[in-house]
Amino acid sequence: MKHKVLALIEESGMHYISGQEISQKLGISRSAVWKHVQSLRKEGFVIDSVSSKGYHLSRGSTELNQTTLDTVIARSNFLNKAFFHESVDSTNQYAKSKAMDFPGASFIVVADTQSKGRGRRGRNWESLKNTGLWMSLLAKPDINPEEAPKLTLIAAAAMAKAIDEVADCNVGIKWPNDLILNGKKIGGILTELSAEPGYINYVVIGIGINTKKREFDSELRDKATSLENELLDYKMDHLRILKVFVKHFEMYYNQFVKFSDIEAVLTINREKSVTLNRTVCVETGGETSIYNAIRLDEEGRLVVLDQAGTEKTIFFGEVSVRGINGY
Ligand code: BTX
Repeated sequence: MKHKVLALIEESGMHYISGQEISQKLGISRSAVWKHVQSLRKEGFVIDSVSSKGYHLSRGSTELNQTTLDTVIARSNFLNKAFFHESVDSTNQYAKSKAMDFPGASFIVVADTQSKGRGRRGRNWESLKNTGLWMSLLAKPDINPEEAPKLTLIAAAAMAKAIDEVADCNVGIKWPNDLILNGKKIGGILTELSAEPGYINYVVIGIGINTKKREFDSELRDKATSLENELLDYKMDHLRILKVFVKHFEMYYNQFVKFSDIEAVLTINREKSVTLNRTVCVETGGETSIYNAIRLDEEGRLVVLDQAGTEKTIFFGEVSVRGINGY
């Protein structure tokens, strides 16, 4: 309830909101509102109160923690639960372990560090403490399992747009799941599915974004970077990135799940693509072939041309696509 009180005070922006209005909107007593405000103040939120006007947030928290994560959820029409942890093995793994405990719920998991962060095909994802935003969304969309890879494109579009807005930059998307800034990887997406034929039990969309200024070790130095490494004016603000991401994600997600419409998502993926009009290496079953990437089709699959000029469609998950020079 505390985060709902905070969300209402935050939403009123420059204006004051009365204790009466909060108590009516949330169905709690005015003294309960006052107790929640006191508790938020103890957590560092600076909330002014003026007797004839009510409450106003003069300084919110920029820190991502359980309380601020709960306020993100309070505004969401898609997520109903949030888990914040200092440390987990993998946020994807944690989300999966909770999938059956909350039937019907969609939720978000965020951690400061992951001891076993994972990329695709069992690869490692380095997730040191306070160096990035490590998070997973768990959803139970009523769609055909074959459609699930489109959720990766939705997450990529939503996160690329969120970072552009918050950090004032231009993030690229390497089909289907990497986020690129100035030619290096700032983030990746790992979508995992639990399904039966024709039915999705749940899907977990894990996203890792390197934010903090840092040195990468020799294995990653040439291909990885972070927002602070690339953008001199940017100061890590996980909470803002997350808020804007959730806003975009749920808009695209609802459009997709309710109306099978991913047009806007495809447009962003095409405009931001660092894969199209490039020579790419496609690895299938241990074999690597070289193609020219020419377009994303209406399903979001990659269409390439082989050396003989024949078109071939690359399906999600089947392959690993690498640019010929680096990432
Ligand atoms: P991927 O398989 O496309 O990329 C993995 C590869 O990226 C690694 O083999 C390594 O070369 C490189 N890499 C490892 N760590 C980093 C890093 N911090 N920054 C840039 N490059 C790196 C991409 O898989 C999907 C990654 C998803 C990660 C999120 S974090 C939250 C969630 N939980 C979890 O365990 N995974 C996801």
